[in-house]
Amino acid sequence: MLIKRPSDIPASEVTPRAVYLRRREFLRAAALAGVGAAMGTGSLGTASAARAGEPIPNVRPSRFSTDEPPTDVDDITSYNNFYELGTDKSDPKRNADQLETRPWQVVVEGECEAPGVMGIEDVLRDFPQEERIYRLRCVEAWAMVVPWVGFPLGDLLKRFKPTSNARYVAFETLYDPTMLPGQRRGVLDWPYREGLRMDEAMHPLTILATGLYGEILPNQNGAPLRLVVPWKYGFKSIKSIVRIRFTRDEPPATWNMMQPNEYGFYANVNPEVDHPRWSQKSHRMIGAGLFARKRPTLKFNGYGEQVASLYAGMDLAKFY
Ligand SMILES: Nc1nc2c(c(=O)[nH]1)N[C@H]1C(S)=C(S)[C@@H](COP(=O)(O)O)O[C@H]1N2
Ligand SMILES: [Mo]
Repeated sequence: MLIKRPSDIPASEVTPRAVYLRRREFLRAAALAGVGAAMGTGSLGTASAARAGEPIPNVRPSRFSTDEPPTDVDDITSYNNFYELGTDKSDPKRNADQLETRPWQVVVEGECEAPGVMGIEDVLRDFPQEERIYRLRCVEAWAMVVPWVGFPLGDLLKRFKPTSNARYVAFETLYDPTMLPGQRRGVLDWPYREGLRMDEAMHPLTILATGLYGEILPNQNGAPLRLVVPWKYGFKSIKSIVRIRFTRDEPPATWNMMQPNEYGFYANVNPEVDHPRWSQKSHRMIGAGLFARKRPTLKFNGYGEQVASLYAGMDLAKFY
């Protein structure tokens, strides 16, 4: 399915890089011609050298992408929330080089038959990488459109054989104050933690991102592996993941622990439920300029058709 953009968004409002547009034309043409598999795998060189900015080979377009124009790459990589790299929007880019993302391992454990460890190079090699263009809607009432590269989280989870006791999935960011200067201060209860219900984690729209704009993820955007859940507020999309745990009970989540009346466990984008300090009915697009008209926020960020059934019978004002 193609997720439509609201019809009032002029395509000229956000200007993606010319290079990127050419790449997309190429991806489209390759998909139509069915030549994706023949494109060769050599361009990453020795996989262990992959760093931010290097191209990810064989990225396939996804039918789940929105057709909204992507936000400029400079905005996506310079206006960030990543408290481990500082609390100002400009801090993560400035401090990005302090985070070393190779080697990198993710531990998968808890209620599963085959707990284990996966290196990032294996993740890039074993799971076919797709481009997923999704809106990222922050609870602070701004949004951007990001051409992520990634793959369904469920594909990775299945490999570790979760048992019937696995009702939730918990995630943790790296804890290492030598590489993450923000962790030298107690602004959050480190490590950053998030969680999903099992059905949310297995939903085909939920991805682990390894890149953006066709290239290895910049550190400030959560390299080398970050969660992206397009129908939830941005804070659910935890960055720089080192641990995934299947649990019986709802796991602790960083912002929910900090301010439970402001940030719920579910955090579904919902214009009908305001944050106690600001409205969630609309948002501004990053990069559109200060005087651009605000956009109406859509329930589930526009993905209601795909995900509303997960919450059938739940009072979303109570489970916000
Ligand atoms: N580990 C970690 N993950 C995080 C955050 C953070 O501070 N630390 N901020 C969250 C918030 S509030 C948002 S809006 C998104 C921002 O992602 P972006 O910087 O790639 O746009 O990351 C989320 N993931
Ligand atoms: Mo956010």
